[in-house]
Amino acid sequence: MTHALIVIDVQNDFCPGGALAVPEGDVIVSGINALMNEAEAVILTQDWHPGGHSSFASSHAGASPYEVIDMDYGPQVLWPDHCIQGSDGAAFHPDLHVDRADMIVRKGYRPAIDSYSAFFENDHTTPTGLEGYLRTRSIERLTLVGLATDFCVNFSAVDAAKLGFDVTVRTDLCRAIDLDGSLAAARDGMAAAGVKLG
Ligand code: VGL
Ligand code: ZN
Repeated sequence: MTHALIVIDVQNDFCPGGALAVPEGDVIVSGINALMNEAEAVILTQDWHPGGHSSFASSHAGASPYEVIDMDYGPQVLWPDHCIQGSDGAAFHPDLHVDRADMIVRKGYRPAIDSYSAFFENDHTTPTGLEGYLRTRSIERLTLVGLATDFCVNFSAVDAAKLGFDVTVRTDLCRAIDLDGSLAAARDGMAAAGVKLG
């Protein structure tokens, strides 16, 4: 079974000093680089928002970061402005072995919808194209690592399992935002979807 490593959003804005810093987001980089040697394919995802994106609190009058609002596709957490296309914050962590990537999937580029998952936008129906890429390369087994455990890693892992891939999340090579119990909920949701938590 062909095995791919999918590295989720290891970008400056999710690391200490970034706009949406995940605690210890940078400590996983060397372990992720080492794991690239064990995979037959390496895929990176990159959160890639236009300025004024609808997931930014600054785009909604009177709203504050980390508030939840109702969008037409469901509830949406509002974030500080982050990962703006072409900015230093959107760049990969400088130590990540980006040259090893076979494929880089950008997501969150449509102004009116967020995209946590590497497979579908937050409406759970608009595809990113990653499923087709994996299937045409006969990749069936996925290991996921990166940021953040409870948002983009979680949504990607659950979607991958629902699509029938054999999915392991290496939680030692992930770090979480943990908003109001979101990490515990994500672990439960991933386990219920059949994701192996390594
Ligand atoms: C993410 C919040 C907003 C993530 C991306 O990579 O987990 N979280 N955008
Ligand atoms: Zn984002």
